[in-house]
This record gives sequence, structure tokens and C-alpha cells, in this order.
Amino acid sequence: MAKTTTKSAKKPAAKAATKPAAKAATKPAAKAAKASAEPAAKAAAKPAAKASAKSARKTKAKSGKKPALTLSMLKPSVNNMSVRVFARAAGLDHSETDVWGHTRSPEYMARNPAHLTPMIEDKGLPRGVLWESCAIMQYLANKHGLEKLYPKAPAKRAMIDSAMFYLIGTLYPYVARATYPALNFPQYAGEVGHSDAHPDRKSEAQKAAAAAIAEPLEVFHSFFRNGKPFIGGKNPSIADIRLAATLEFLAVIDYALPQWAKDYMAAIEKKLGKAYAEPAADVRGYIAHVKSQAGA
Ligand SMILES: N[C@@H](CCC(=O)N[C@@H](CS)C(=O)NCC(=O)O)C(=O)O
Repeated sequence: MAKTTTKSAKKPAAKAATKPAAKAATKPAAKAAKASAEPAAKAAAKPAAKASAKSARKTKAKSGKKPALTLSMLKPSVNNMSVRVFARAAGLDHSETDVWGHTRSPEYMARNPAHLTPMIEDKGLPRGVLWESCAIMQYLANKHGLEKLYPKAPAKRAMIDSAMFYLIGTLYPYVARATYPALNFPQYAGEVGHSDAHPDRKSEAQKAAAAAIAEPLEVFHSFFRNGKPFIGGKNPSIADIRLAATLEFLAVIDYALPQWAKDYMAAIEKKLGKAYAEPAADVRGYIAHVKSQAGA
């Protein structure tokens, strides 16, 4: 596996993840609802930026050469987990910056007006940056000729693309609606959690979304895998990485995954080893944290 250098824009995510609820609670509800999909951490953006620049210089000085590819990420996020797993599985030399609490800072917004992670910065990109997890994996697979993860043959590639578009457009919105309230992530504009609807209605919508997951999930099994171990065939593809990472979030609502999905996730983790396990541990750690807070 290639080297991954991780630095934090301010504090380690583990530390941040121990405090999200408490910090969110210090904000008026309306403000918190307006905030990003990242749960907490808006405080101290300026000192953090300074610290970040300092630590970036330090990292550079220590290692001598900074990898050309940099990934801005949030550790508890499965959108981010997808690219983090991919970069490791592909053996790409890259550095990670934890931007928890900084996606809406002027510095970040100047580069990425959508304020989203994952985001890569790579030489040659027309605007210098690229966001959207699937687009990032497609670009890097194209750039580095990673055919095992993203087949080149048009028909095979089309199936991977179809699975990923279907995931982002159909499955993920259900997963987000069903899990974000439990993850303490504010919802996106227009979705029920963002409105001033009665909590009972929000809870009904959350339950309805959870119930709606089964159908598209089965489509990945019966149509995209079609009897093969992975959507990609014998080996996991970028669509498999994206799907397995997405399913990690369902643990926060104790969603009863069908046995095939449990086996499938275990098979991906076995095949990719540390490349999967390391970023998955960050997501799982965050889920364990929010569950322990909810139970306290
Ligand atoms: N469809 C996008 C979703 C990206 C996304 O929602 N990122 C969230 C974290 S899960 C984020 O960076 N939120 C920070 C913000 O909006 O300020 C992808 O797959 O990359």
C-alpha cells in the first residue's frame, strides 16, 4: 500500500468525534440546522487555519517531499471513506487533511464553493480541485490506468457507472434521511429534517426512508452483482467500494442488513484488508460514539 500522510486542519478527528453533540448544543438550533453535513466544529476556524498552515509546513519539512495528490476529508463520513479506501487500495501516494470544522472557512470556500468533502487537489485539474466521491475515483482511476478497479471496456465500465449513479441518486438519499438524524448530521436543504415539521412527522419520514432502503439495496444484489462476488466481478470495483462504505452508516440505526450484504461487506474488507479497515475504523468509531451518547 502506498504511503498515506494524514494531517489535521486543527484537531484530530478522534478528538473532534468525542465532542460533536456537546458543541452542536452550544449553537442555536436554527444555526445548527443551517450548518453543513458535518455535525459540529465550527469554532476557532482562524486559529485552526494558522495551526494547519504551521503543521502543513512541518509535514513538508519532515518528509521532504509532499505527495502531489492531497485529499481533504472528514473521518466520520462514508462519502469520504469511499475515496480514502480507494486511494489506499490503488496504492496512490497521497496526503490527507482532516478539515473537520473548516469546510465553510473562507479559505476552503475559495477553493470549493460547494464546501464539500471529499475534495482532491491535483495538478492538471482545470480548477485545481475536484469534489464528488465517484468523480474523484473515476478521475484517479483514469489518470493512473487502474483498470482492475474501473474497467476500461465501455460496456463493463457502463455497469460500474450505472451502479454508482444509482447509488448517489436513489440509495444514498434514503440512507441519509434514515441515518443522519441518528448521526447528528443536519439534513440537506429541502429534506424533512431541515424543515420546521413536527418531530413526529420527521420521525415518520425517517422510518419511511429506512423502509425504502430494502428495494434499491436488493437491486445491487440481484442486478448489479448478478451472482458474482462483486459488482466488478471477481474483484471489488470503485462501485463496490462506494456501496460497502455507504452500508457502514446503517449500523447507527441497527438496520437489519440481509445476509448477502453482510457477507459482501466482509468479502470486500477481506479482499482490501487495511485499505478498507483503516478508513472504516474512523466511521465505525464515530458511530460507536454517537450510539454511546444516545444511550447515556
Ligand atoms: N455526493 C457527495 C456528497 C459529499 C458530502 O455530502 N460531503 C459532506 C460530508 S458527508 C461534507 O463535506 N459536508 C461539509 C459541508 O457541507 O460543509 C459525494 O459523494 O462526495
